[in-house]
Order: sequence, then C-alpha cells, then structure tokens
Amino acid sequence: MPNIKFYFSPGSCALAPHILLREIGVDFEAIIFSDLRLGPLPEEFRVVNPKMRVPVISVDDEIITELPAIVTMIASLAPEMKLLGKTQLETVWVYEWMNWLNGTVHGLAFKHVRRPMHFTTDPAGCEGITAKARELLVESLDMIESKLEGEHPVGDAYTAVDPYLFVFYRWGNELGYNMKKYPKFTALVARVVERPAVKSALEVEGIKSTL
Ligand SMILES: N[C@@H](CCC(=O)N[C@@H](CS)C(=O)NCC(=O)O)C(=O)O
Repeated sequence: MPNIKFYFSPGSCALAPHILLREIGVDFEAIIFSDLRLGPLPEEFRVVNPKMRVPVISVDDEIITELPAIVTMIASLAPEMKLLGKTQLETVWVYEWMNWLNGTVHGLAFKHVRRPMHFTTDPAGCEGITAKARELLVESLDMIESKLEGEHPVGDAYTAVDPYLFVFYRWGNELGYNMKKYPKFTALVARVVERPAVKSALEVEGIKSTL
C-alpha cells in the first residue's frame, strides 16, 4: 500500500474523503493543519497546497488537491468497493453529482453565504451577495431532495456521493436550515451516519452528525 497523508480541517468538505479513507480501511496519516472554524489555514500550508485549501491527499509524496480528484484516488486504492459506481453509467452519475456539489453547491451557494466578503471589495455589497446565495442554496437543497429516489443517490449501493451529501446536510443544519423538511435527504444521512467509517471519522474530527 502507498504511503498516504491526508490533510483536513474538522467539519470541512474534507469530511467526505476522510470517511472514504476509513471505508477502504487503508493506513494513512491524518494531519489537521488548522481548524477553519477558529481561523484561516496558516501560511506554512502553502507548501502543501498553493491554493490554500483542504482537503489534500499525498500518495507516495504525490500531492493531489480538489475533492473529486482526491476521491478518485481513494476509490482507485480499493476498486472492489466500487465507490465510483458499479457501471460506466453509474460512474458518470457519480461525477455528475460530485461536480455539481463541488462547483455549484459548495463553491457558489455555501461559500457565498458563509464568506460574502471574499466576493466583493465593497462591504455594503455583502448583504446582497448573501441573499442571492441563500436563494441558490435553498434551490440546491430542494434539488438534492428531488434527485434522491432509492436508498442511495447513485445505483443501489454506497458510493462517494453518499458521504459528500452528508457534508452538505451538516452544513445546512449549521446554518440554521430545517434539514428535517427534506425527508429523503434526512433518511439518506440517517443511513450514512450508521456506518462505522463515518462514526470513526466524526470521532477523530471531534464533530457531531447534527442529524
Ligand atoms: N474546490 C476545492 C474546495 C476546497 C475548499 O474550499 N475547502 C475549504 C474547506 S471546506 C477550505 O479549505 N477553505 C479554506 C479557506 O477558505 O481559507 C476542493 O474541491 O477541494
């Protein structure tokens, strides 16, 4: 098995790949560089990821950033677990979900709600940015609920999308949204949090499921 280092911050989007690392049962070094709830990543982190973002995985000293790429690397270490789906079409759907969750739900909706000041030089503009981003966030949560049909977002088995959706459920709760109004999303998360890998990732990160 390769030498793996995983850099994360508790409760961040890194929770999804963190869970997957524990799902595949690989040995890895878990490195908490800083707790983003308390402050920004320290300047020393720039040598790990010049983008100054977690998660980061290093596999035999090769650095990989961006959550879908990290998840692809983790899934490739345990191909029998089919974390990217069982068929070609399921794999395409896993990437469809991951790209939308990463770019739109995280990068546009949640990020603009939580950090409007990063998107304007005019402090007076923050309120409008937050208001518009909240609209997109509610549309995104509604969309997640409407896309869920069976027990899992893709096919009939657990894939990388299940824990990624869990991240956004937690964040929705943290922002004060009534996530229980999404019954299918809530049922999915209730199944996810029962998994031993999820329990141990939450314990190591020192966070609650918020279910
Ligand atoms: N597109 C990036 C997004 C990563 C990202 O935004 N991570 C957040 C934590 S959820 C972060 O590192 N934030 C640090 C900061 O904003 O200073 C990815 O997929 O990895």
